[in-house]
Amino acid sequence: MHSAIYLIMLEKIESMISMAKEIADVIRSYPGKIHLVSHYDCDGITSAAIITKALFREGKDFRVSFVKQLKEDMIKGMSNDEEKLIIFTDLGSGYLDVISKHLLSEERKIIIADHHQTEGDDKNNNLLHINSMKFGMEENVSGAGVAYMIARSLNPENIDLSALAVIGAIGDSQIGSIGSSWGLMGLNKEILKDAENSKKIKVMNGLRIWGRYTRPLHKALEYSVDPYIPGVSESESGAVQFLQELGIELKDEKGMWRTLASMSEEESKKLASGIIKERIRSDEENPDFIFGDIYELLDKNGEFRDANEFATMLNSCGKLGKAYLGIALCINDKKAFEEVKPVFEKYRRSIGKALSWIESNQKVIKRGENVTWIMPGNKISEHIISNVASIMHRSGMLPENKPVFAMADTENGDVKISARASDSLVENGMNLKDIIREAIRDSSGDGGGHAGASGATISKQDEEMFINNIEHNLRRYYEETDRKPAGEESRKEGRKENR
Ligand SMILES: [Mn+2]
Repeated sequence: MHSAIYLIMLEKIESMISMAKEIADVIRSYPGKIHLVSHYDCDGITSAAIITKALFREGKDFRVSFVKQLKEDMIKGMSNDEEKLIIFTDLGSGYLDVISKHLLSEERKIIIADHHQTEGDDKNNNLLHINSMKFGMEENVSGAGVAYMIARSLNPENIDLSALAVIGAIGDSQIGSIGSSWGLMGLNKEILKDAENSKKIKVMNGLRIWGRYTRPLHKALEYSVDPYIPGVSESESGAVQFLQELGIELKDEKGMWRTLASMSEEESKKLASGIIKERIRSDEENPDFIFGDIYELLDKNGEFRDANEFATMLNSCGKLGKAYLGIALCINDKKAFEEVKPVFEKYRRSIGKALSWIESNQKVIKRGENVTWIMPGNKISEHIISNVASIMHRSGMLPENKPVFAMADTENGDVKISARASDSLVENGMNLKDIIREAIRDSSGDGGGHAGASGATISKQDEEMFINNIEHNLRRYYEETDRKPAGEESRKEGRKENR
């Protein structure tokens, strides 16, 4: 028996599939060279890898481009290209008017496969716009998921590309809480079933701690801020001592650091109950909410086996200008696995450096009444400002009851903004995407994302206006919803009142 909600979802998926079939027909019958344009992050890379592999299977001639974001001159420039079929993945929906203006013509067809907010009109026979939101799916669909729908319609063999769509969704932070556990939901979960059926992914339940294959055990615990382990999180010596008390060896017989993935079942249980005990002892909320789905990529090994960590690697490729290397990893190109190691290392180091820079330059953290700003100017790269925002937001160092906005100057004189809000703020109705969109409405800026994680790029001259608008919009939000961003203590009191 399926619930009504499940059946409604299946109906939405059905109508999306019929659109995907229409697009597949266009691709199949197109004889010339195709240009595939995708976003440069993990979701965009997996989207491109899915379409690449599918086009390859159809014997098509094509080339791939990655962009950080679409720009009008870039789109205009494409009107001179030889390709008369252009496919956009994980982007494009926000630029329908610009794309129509410069690229639509009698002899050119445009396919846009996206899951971001739509801006503009898509009514044109030569514009095939497939966006999950159009079919009533606001979340739990990635750009790679939409791309997978097309690939699946092209050829049933492409069911083996479902794992890439799962990785895209994970890279886009679409794993969320389901009751006391964590995992993928909605369409993502349906695609996950394809990945399990095609023996590409194995789902297990385990400790929800990052770095199962890539971090020494004690480091994985030290860096875990969600779930938080009192006395262990953010303390290396605390983590080492904790493991010793549990009788879990830090190194193997060869003297190498052990990882979470190397632990026996018995050790995993010991560790889990140890963590729960610590969380009970210091009155953490939901002390046993430390488990979630773990997705193992069955065609990959070692540090590439955990889907979560693999997604991070793809993001690092994109952000360091090596999105092509990401595609190579997705299609299991042997050389790529060696080539990516220094790239990933460099990425991790640059994030680490950025965080310690903030630690010794605390004045860039500006604690406003309604929002916490992190303003490092040009001291932190635009490419990692969103990572910095996420990590700082989860670190427990900033007030949880206000959103975090991090801003970095970009190479071409703009300002990149990355904002994060906690689950409880989002559950209470805060929507950062809307708040940002409203704040940039009167400027040339460009923004998008989701309720709890959103971003924008604005010109430097609009920076002050943006800050004022955000402060204003949030003040109004708190007034309207009567939810003051009060301190920790009063927040707990508020909760009691609600009971
Ligand atoms: Mn995406």
